[in-house]
Formats: sequence, C-alpha cells, structure tokens
Amino acid sequence: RADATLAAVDLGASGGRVLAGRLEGGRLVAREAARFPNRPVRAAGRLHWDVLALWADAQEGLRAAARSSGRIASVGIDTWAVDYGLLDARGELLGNPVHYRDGRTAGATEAFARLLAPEEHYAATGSQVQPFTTVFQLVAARGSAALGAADRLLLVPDLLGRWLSGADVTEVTNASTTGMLDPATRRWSGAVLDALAAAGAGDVRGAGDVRVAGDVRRLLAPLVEPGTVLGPVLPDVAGPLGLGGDTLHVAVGSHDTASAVVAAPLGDAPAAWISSGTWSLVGVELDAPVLTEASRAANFTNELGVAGTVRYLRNVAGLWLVQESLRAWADAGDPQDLETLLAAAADVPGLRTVVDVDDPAFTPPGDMPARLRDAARRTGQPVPERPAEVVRCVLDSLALAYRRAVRQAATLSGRDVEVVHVVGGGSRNALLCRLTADATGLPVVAGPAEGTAVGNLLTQALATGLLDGGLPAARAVVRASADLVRWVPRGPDAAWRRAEERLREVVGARG
Ligand code: LFR
Repeated sequence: RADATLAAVDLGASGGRVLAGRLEGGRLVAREAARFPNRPVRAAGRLHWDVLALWADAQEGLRAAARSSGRIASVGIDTWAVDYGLLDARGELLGNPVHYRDGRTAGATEAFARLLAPEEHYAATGSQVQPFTTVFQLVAARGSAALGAADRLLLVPDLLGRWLSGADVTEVTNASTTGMLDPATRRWSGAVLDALAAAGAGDVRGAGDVRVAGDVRRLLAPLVEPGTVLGPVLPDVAGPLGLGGDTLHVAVGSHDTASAVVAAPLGDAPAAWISSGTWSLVGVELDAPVLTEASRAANFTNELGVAGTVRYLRNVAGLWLVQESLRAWADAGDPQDLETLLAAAADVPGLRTVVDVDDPAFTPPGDMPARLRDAARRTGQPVPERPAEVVRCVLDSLALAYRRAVRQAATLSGRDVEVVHVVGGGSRNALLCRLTADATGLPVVAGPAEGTAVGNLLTQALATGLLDGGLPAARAVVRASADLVRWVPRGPDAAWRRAEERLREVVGARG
C-alpha cells in the first residue's frame, strides 16, 4: 500500500498530461506517462473544446500509466476553470463545451449587472469580473436549445470524472470560479442563483430567457471538497485501460490552479505565489475571503483551495501572449524555437516597451505580435519588431504586472509578503523568473514546473491516507522532491518604478 501508484490527469488550455507518482521515503517520484496537445476547434463561428478527444487522450495516458506501473491505486482529474458541459436526463452530452475565449460573452457582464449589482455580486461571491466566468457564460447562453434541454451542468473536470467513475458532483475549488459560489460558506450563493432565475423572468429580454429560470439550481450537482474519495472507476472504463477493479477516483483540487497552489512549497516565510502557465495567477493563501470594496476595485478574486483555504488572487494574462505569438509566427511560415528566442530576448534591452497585459484586446486567439505592436504604437513607445523584441516586451510587461499584483495582494489582504513562489511551466522560464525577482524586489523560488500534477497527486495521497499532516506535509514532500531554483532580486528599483508609471499612463489611455 505504502508504495501505491497514483495517477494525475492534468489538462491545461494548451495541453494535457498524465503523471504517475508514488511516495518513496518522504519524496514524490513522478513520471510522465503521456502528454498531448489540447486543440480548440472553431465550428460555425464558435470556439469549442474537443472534450471527447481530451477524454480519449486522458484514457490513453491512464493506460500507459497502468502498463508501466502495474496497479493504479487512484486517479485525480484537474483542468482549467469556468467551462462546463451540459448533460441531458440520460446523461448524454449536449454539444461540445464552449471555450472561455469564445466571443459569445460580449455584453454578458453588463447584462448580469442589471440583475445583480456588481457590489452585491462581489459581496456574495468575492468573484472577479472576467467575461468568461461561468455565470456570465450562462447569461450569454440563455435561450440556447442545449441549456433548455439540460438536466445537469458539470464543469470540465467533473464531466470527465463522471465518465471515469459515474460520480455526479461539483468539486468546490473549481465551483469557486463560477461566480456562483459563496467563498465563506463554500456553498452556492442564493443571491446569484436568484438573480439568474430573474433573468429567466424576462429582466434581460427575450422569451428564450425563460429557459434559464430556476433551471440553474436544478442543473447543479452536489458540492464536494477536494480530498473526497468518490468511488471506484467504472468497470467498463477500468477494464480496457488495465486499471484493475479497485482503482479509486479521488476529488482533488479540480481547478488546476488549486492543485498548483498545493504544490507551491510555502514554508514559514510569508509568501505570495504565481501559478505560471497559459495564465499567471498571482495571489496568497488565506483562511477567509477578502470581500472589501478595494478588493473588488482591484478585481481580485476569492477562489477556494484545498484543506479549507482561500486562494486570494488576480488573473494576469500569462504565457498565452507568448504561446499565441509563437503560433502566429509558425502560421506565417516563420517558426521560432522558444529556447533560442528566450536567450535572444535576454539580450534585448529591458523595459523599452511595456503593455497592459490585461488589455481585453489580447484575450481572443489571433495575431498576437500584431496586437502587441499596435499597443506599442498607440501608446507612443518603441514598436517591437523582431520576435525576440516582442517576447522581451511581453516578459517585461508580465513582470511589471506581477509587481503590482503581488503588492496589491499583500495590501488588500493585510499580509506581509517576503518571498514569491513560482510554480508551473513558467517556473522554467529563467528570464521571466529573473525579471519577476527584479520587478517585485523579492526573492523568487521557482518550481516545481509540474506543480499542478504534483498538487493533484499529493491531494490524492492525503485523501487515501498515504500521507498525513495536510498541506504542510504535502509541501514538505515538494521541498524534498523538487529541484527548486532561487532568484535573488537585483536593484535598482527606479527603472521598474518608471516603467510602472508609464504603464499607468498606458492603461489610462485605454480608458
Ligand atoms: C489556469 C486557469 C485559471 C482560470 C483560467 C480559465 O489554467 O484555470 O485559473 O482563470 O484558466 O479557466
């Protein structure tokens, strides 16, 4: 038992992986069993997730894990947040989940604000306003045939989990990204569900709205905390994968960021963390939500963590800006190698051009270098031409955004921050880590790079009794297992302060 193998299915916006891991003498030994791309598909003008392809790839990964490890004791699933699938009364999927970057949510935050004032929404949920938040997606989807026919709404990891074990649940860390959960009680917010029902009563407009009436409550599955053992993998899934009859499905922090934070090796020093992938989630771990007006104004969000914690964080556009630039160069027949590009970017003079990485203009897929150049032109800054200049502009701008978010997280939560932990793929980006240390003026501890999968595995270990001692024990395992790199800030601060002022003007210019 003690050497049981656990499997983590971890799906991010740009790719998925399955890791198999076991505890060996206080260390986690994890191996990648499979890695696969996540390719959104546009059809009839709508951007979708190919959720069946992801399910197929996840199963292939589990098969590979079982083949090389023998018995798999348990499986946990985490994915990106906010998106959902709808099922009919027979449990059949009603269409492909819509991608959070799809344009259908235009105007939805404003429409919802007419049903529930933003101040009241924040007081009830502590949830940031992002057009893609589930509650706004539901407003955007009102009147759709699928929503009308639906019997169940499951967030993506819960949807895959239902196919894995039949569990019909909503795991709370991801539920806290819907804009419909009360982070103090960790239950659905009556205020929000009532407001959605009112949308159905016609407050928003159109007869189709009626379909939303009361339905959202009916569509929601029971909430479970991470660390809940949900039951055995269904025989018809386990058999073909070679999993054996007793593999358990364990609810982990099914929001990838929640799992990543489990793996942030926070110690005694007061810390902020950055979960660095497609997005950069910048925040602190708290015992209780922050629901102040200042927090709302700064668009900080109160998401839930493992072991009763709150992840108090800000969404900062992350390596999406680089990923999407790489895609544009490849599409234009000028493919770039990321490592080479980062090395070249390190030699480009810093802080020449800074952009507001949170500008909604950067959210949808498309030609990213062109949009970055536009932003530079609009704000009268040097226009980054070469790919290395574009990447340097992005990384400088991200570091500047981290500086602001780390300081705001500290001020708004009334906490000190003395060290910044960077977990996730971005922790391998040496230039970004160095700039983060310089910009924040704080030491950065980088790693583990597979933070999300590691947090997923360790939450399973806690749930199944392989590991005792909660989050501190999990983080001790991370410290013992991972190659952590420490980056010390190099002064002076003046250049960053000036860039920050320039950015303020840039944001002001955007209005
Ligand atoms: C990161 C993440 C963020 C969430 C965004 C959209 O992968 O889960 O936490 O805001 O994706 O789902």
